[in-house]
Amino acid sequence: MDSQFSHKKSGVGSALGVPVGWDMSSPLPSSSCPDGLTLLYVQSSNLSHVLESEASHILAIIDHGGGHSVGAMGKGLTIAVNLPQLSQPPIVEIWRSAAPVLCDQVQDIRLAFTDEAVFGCLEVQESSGDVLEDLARSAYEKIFEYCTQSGFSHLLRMWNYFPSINADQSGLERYRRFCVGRHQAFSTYNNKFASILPAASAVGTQNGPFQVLFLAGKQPGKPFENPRQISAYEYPSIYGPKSPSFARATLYSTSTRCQLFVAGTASIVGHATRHQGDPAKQTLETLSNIDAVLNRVCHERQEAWGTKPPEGLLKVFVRHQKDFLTVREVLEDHKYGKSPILYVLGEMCRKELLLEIEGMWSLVFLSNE
Ligand code: 3EB
Repeated sequence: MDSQFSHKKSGVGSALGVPVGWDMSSPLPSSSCPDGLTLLYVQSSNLSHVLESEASHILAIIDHGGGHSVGAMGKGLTIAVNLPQLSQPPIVEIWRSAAPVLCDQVQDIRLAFTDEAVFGCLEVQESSGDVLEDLARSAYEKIFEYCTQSGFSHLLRMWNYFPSINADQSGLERYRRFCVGRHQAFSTYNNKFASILPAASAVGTQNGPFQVLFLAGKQPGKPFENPRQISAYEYPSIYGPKSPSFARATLYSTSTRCQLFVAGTASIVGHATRHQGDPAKQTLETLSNIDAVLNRVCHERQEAWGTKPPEGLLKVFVRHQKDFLTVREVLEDHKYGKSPILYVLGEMCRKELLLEIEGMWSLVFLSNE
C-alpha cells in the first residue's frame, strides 16, 4: 500500500527543508504548491521511510488502536485513536500536504497547517463530574474560535471519538448528549448552520479521551446530502433532543483537483435503521448510500466521472469483531472494495448499527482531463 506514496509525490519534495515546529508568527514559505491533500494508508513497518523523505509535508499521522509506537516522531500531529485495527498488516493513516507543514498549539488544540489548510486535534480527558454536552459544546466553541481567528474559517471534515457512546448518562445516551452540545455550539456560531456543516464521523472508543479531529481550509467546501437519507440535521427527535450536526459529504476543490470527504455512513434509509442484526445486508445498504452520495455530487456538477473509477480510500468501523470477516467479504466483492480499506473496531451511534463506512475520494472530472 505504501507504493501509493511514491506514486503521489508532488515534486515539491523535502528539498525546501522547511522545519516543522515553526510558530504561527513565522512567515510561510511562498513556494508551496496549492495541490491539496493526500490521504495515505502506510504500513507501520514502512513508516520510517516515509518520514525520512516526507516529514516536512505531513499534517497528521493517525494511529488506530495504538501498538505501532508512532509516538516519538515529532512530525506533524501524531494522534492515537482507541479503535483497534481489525485487518493486517498494521497501517497508519497519513494526511500529507503538497505544501510544507508547520505546527503549533493554540489553547488545547494541537495544529498542523499549510497556507491553505489546517489539521487540528482537541482532546479532553473526561472526569466523573463532567456533563458530556458541556464538554462537546466547549470543544466545538474552542474550535470555532480558533478557525475564525486563524483564517482557516471553513470546516471541511470532523471526527468525534469518545468512550461508551451508547451508555446511558443520567437518563440520556452519551451520543445524544454529545449531539446536544455540538448543536448548541453550531447554533451559537451561525444561526443558519446547516449550510456550513462539514462531513463528520462519530464513533465510540473502548476508552480514552473525548477527541475532536478536524480539517479546515481558507476556502470553503461544499456540503452534499444523500437523496436516500433524511439530512442528519433534520432527523426527528426520536433519535435525541437535538439532531446530529453534520453533512453527508463535503466537496473541497483546489486548483487542480476535487476531494470528496464522505461522512461516516451507515445502514440508514430515510431516518430508519435497516437490516437489524444482519451485517452483510447493512454493508450493502451502506455502500448504496455511499454510491448515492457520489452520484449526487457527480449529477450536481453535471459532469461524468473520468474514464477511471474515482480513486478512494475507505475506513470501516465495525461494532463486533465477529462481524469483521462478513463485512470484508461483502465489501471486497463490491466496486468500492478495490480501494485501500482500513478496518477498525468501534461503536456506532445507534445500538442497532453494526458498521459505518467513511471515505475520501480524489475526483477527476472529464472536463478537467
Ligand atoms: C447516521 O447516518 C449515522 O454524529 O457526527 C454518521 C456520521 C453518524 C457522523 C455524527 C453520526 C455522525 O446518522 C451516524
